[in-house]
Amino acid sequence: MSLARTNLAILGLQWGDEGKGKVVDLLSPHFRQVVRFQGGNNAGHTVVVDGQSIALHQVPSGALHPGCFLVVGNGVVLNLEVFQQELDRLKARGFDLSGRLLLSEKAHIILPHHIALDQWREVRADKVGAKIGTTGRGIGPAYEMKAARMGIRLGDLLHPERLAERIRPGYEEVRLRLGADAGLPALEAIVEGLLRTAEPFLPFIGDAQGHLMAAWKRGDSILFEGAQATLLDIDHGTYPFVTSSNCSLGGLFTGTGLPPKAVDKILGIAKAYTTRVGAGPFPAELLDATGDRIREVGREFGTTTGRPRRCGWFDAPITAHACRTNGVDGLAIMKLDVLDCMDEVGLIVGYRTGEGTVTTKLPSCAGDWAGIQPEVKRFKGWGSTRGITDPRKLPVEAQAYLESLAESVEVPMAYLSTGPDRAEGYVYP
Ligand code: 2SA
Ligand code: MG
Repeated sequence: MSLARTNLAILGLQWGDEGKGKVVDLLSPHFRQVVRFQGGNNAGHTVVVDGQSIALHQVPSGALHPGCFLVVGNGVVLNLEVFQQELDRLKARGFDLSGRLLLSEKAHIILPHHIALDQWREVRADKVGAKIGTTGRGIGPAYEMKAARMGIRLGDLLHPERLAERIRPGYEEVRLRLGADAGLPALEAIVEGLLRTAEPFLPFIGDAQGHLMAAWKRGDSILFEGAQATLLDIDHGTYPFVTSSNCSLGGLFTGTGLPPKAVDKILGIAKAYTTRVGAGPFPAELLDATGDRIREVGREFGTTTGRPRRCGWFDAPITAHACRTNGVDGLAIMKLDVLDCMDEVGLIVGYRTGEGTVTTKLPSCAGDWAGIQPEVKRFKGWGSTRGITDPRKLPVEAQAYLESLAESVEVPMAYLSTGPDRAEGYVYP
């Protein structure tokens, strides 16, 4: 599968943190437009350049390539304060985005009371054992306000005189829920703070849909950068233990306003093993020394919150579900080297149900995951794959593992990563 010069969507096939940032950064030089279409600063993409890592949350990962124009689509929810911090960090490293950034006037803004509601709800839910384990960044409430038609869009910032009245209904509802002494800032303070933070962004707000439509028509290559992943998709993930956006392919169209025809290929990203942060079903989870070892070697801690990620073997049924949901054309397998030097490596090929049968079908209700046991196929471990850039030079055991993995999800390999650096990987022809 050729990865460059087509309009390409990059999507996570597990529960996030698959290494999408590295792939987007790697491919960006071949693209003119790099687009985010959902999520907000719950996302954390780590990009490593010359041994230095940069964590991005809302800025598209193409930021590090001066030839890329960066678009934040209408499906995104933005925390402008955090966005400013990201821009400052990039600037300090010599990456200037002025003149190559466009923020959709229809993208929504995360406000302080959204963050307060997210955190308040998690504390309450924890008391009854129903905590989602959100990133606490106000993502859910921002999308909730959007659906309840009380959201604030970037375009609203262009009419500061109306802003307080636009924010008031949502703010009052949150105050009713949290109680007067929840410590929420006053509405006036929220409006003032927002206007101050928004000021430097005003020149970047515009018609992202129109911009992308024109780019598509004139044949610019476009890279769409998914955040989170299919198993966290509000419809196709492990509901209710999901995020509040459509992280799978459908979200690309609603989140940009482009039609399906505008996307030529879909590249699915998965790690050679599985991780998830937050609560919810995770049949692959290894609650033993092997899980700890994957976490340590793979440095599996949240980019945004620093939370330790739950770790386990590659789960073929969930990844195959994600491949089907997104119509994935090619598979990028990341962090194979993390599994180096293990005695054996497991691959989950199905789930054993209460009745003792093995299925690859995912339960649709979170509660139904409790009774399933993973069916693990075991592979002999291998030595080192770190930095290998030709799959034929991989240890034979690693080759056998990769072959079975790609077969288990019925998608051909498109990219293999054997280390964090740009140079450590292989693009399949
Ligand atoms: P939220 O905050 O409402 O989106 O949380 C809902 C669920 O979605 C999960 N989620 C994530 N899972 C993995 N990575 C994410 N991004 C950060 C990262 C996470 C971090 O890249 O490392 O730093 O902790 C991400 N964002 C949301 C979340 O864990 C909940 O299960
Ligand atoms: Mg991440």
